[in-house]
Amino acid sequence: MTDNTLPPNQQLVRGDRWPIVGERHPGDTDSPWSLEICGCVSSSRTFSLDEIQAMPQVVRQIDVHCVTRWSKPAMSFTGVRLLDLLHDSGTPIWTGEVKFVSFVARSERNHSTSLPLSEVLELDPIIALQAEGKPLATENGGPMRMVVPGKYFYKSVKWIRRIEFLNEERLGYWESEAGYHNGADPWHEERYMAPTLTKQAALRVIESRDFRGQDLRGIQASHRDLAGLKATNAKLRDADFQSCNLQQAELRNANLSNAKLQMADLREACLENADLEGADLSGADLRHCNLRGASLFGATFCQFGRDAMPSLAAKIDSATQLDVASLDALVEDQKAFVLNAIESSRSD
Ligand SMILES: Nc1nc2c(c(=O)[nH]1)N[C@H]1C(S)=C(S)[C@@H](COP(=O)(O)O)O[C@H]1N2
Ligand SMILES: [Mo]
Repeated sequence: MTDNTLPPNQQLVRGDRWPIVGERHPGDTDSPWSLEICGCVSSSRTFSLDEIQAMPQVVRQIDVHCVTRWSKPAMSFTGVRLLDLLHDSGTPIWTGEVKFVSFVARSERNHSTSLPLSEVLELDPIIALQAEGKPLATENGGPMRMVVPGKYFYKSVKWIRRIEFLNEERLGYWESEAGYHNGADPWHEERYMAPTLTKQAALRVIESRDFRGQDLRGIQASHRDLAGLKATNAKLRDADFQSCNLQQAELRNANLSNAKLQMADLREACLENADLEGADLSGADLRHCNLRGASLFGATFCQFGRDAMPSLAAKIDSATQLDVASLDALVEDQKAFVLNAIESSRSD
């Protein structure tokens, strides 16, 4: 698969990297692993990890698309077809009224997500035990995780412990807590729910220049003068700050995942430990800006024109503070651009 068959606004992850997103550890690692099938089913059943490992395995090439804009095409997953587990001698085990399927993780927050039954049948998910021929690493959902093809990866629960059949919708963690789109179709960029903020409420908070700790995801603030903005710990996923004046803004720990920051003036702004996954910083002015500890998976600093020449490039100088190690989270050409910008600012 080449770049132009990626879903819109996704980037190829570099080499054999596999970023870790969301929870990093399962909960309760002491009791043995098992998978419970329950809810509206003819009879509940529980499979031990051993039983699942002993079932017929399939190997599938599945394209992974994370909502924070990295993609890892054609990953090889080995595991058991969920649909095999859900049939008893060819008969479905769920009852007639079932409309949704909920997937629950063994993790601290009982992390979950859900899908309509019709999509489960169509997408044919697998309970993966291996990736690229090796047992799944714990942080990637080992010993067993869901892999749902054709959806952003937040529909694929790590450390799957329970699959529940429901006759009503039950939103999952990202869908209810983080405002991720319940559809999750990468080809239609179903990333986020529409922002909950009214236009008037947005205007009021923009005028106050105090965003601290508030949930303002998707806020439309492009071209605003927000110099000195106070936004520590603010939830600003998917916010639009294109061409904003954000000089000296305090954005420490802010969640700016997928935010639009093209051409923003971030001189002397503090983005320490901010979440900038999938954020677009092309053409932004980052001189004297502090990006220490920021998470940069899928972030963009430079747009390249047709001839692969930088067309909209972030301004970086020797006073831009960032950890070179965090640049490993960037795709190849973005990392090269930033390293080069740091390098040339030093020699000036
Ligand atoms: N239990 C659990 N499963 C989860 C998550 C999580 O936080 N907890 N995050 C989801 C998200 S948003 C993504 S993109 C993928 C990331 O999987 P990875 O860390 O193996 O790349 O797992 C999904 N499944
Ligand atoms: Mo994700």
